[in-house]
Amino acid sequence: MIDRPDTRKPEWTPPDAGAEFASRVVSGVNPGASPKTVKSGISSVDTGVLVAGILAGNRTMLARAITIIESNSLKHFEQGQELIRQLLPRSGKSIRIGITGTPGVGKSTFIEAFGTWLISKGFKVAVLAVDPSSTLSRGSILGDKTRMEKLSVDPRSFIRPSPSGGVLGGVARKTRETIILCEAAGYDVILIETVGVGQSETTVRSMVDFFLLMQIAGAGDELQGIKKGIMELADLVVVNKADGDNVSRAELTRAELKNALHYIRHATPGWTTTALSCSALSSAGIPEIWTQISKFSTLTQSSGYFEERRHAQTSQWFEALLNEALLARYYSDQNFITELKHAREAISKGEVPVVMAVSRILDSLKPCPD
Ligand SMILES: Nc1nc2c(ncn2[C@@H]2O[C@H](COP(=O)(O)OP(=O)(O)O)[C@@H](O)[C@H]2O)c(=O)[nH]1
Ligand SMILES: [Mg+2]
Repeated sequence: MIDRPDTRKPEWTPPDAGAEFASRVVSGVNPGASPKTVKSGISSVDTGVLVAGILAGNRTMLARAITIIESNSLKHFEQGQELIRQLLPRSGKSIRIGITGTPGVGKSTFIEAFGTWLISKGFKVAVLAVDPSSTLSRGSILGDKTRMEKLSVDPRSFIRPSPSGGVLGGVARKTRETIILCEAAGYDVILIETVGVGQSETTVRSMVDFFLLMQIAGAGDELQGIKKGIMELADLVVVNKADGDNVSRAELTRAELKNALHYIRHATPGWTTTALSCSALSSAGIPEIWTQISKFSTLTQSSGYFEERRHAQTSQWFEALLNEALLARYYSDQNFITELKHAREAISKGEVPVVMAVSRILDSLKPCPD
């Protein structure tokens, strides 16, 4: 049980459930308090005004719309969904690039260099972050504007740090919807930074077209330490910090990684994942990385896999959300909770076989309409 005031699990949570059942417990509202205390902090803006602003590329309107998407209130949920519905037909025209790697490899510094380079080539760049640890750290260590000084002041960029609070699933939903809003606002390259821990790579892989795994020299010594599973998600491996005394070590690591890539399944059918090196500090190697991404885009667009993957991602997301919502509905149903409690007791006493206990619970649910 997570014993933090803001991430408690409700009583109905199954005993062996993970963090997916955590919920934010918001402190109650004192009925006698002044309206100021209950104010959400989001000034209300008409949906039509937001839509027009976003389509015109207005960053303030975009930021406000994202705040609505990130809000947990029902009122904002409805407005957020209406915004998505209206902007969905105007989305999709971008390349979505995920960037992962352990803290310190230089992801944020790379995004600063890569983003400013892309802008110099005429692109508009949005930077988002998926940070599974944001619940615990409260602030975000990703989408780090201090490392993106040039990029963050450029009017052709938009940087949004990870929403804090909530579990990975919730953060991921907000990021998916934020992608839609950014695309409608005309951003053609969406960079999504995530930290290389736990589930987050798989989550980000499921929402991007291209996935870049960042490494540093010396990682070759611990090559076995890089999980094969993560290499299998990547469309490109980049060895960063190839500068100064580090150039030859970086080259060695790159060659080792390239070799290791021969032996694993590649993430995208028809595409060979390779390894490149770069320096986020000097920008050396950045154009070659973009060349690789462009080749990938051309190849997958012409093979049809680009669209196929996006459709599959949307379908998988739908199924996952539906499962989650169905479970949440049952686990909050009083009748179900009571039946579950009885079934658990009966099982622990050995009174009822497991399969029969499950079947009894199903029988006790409201009958399905024919
Ligand atoms: N020498 C060198 N240092 C770098 C490079 N990229 C990042 N760094 C440094 O590595 C540290 C971590 O960078 P950061 O971008 O915050 O890494 P992140 O945690 O992966 O986002 C910082 O001190 C950067 O200045 C690079 O290409 N060369
Ligand atoms: Mg960072």
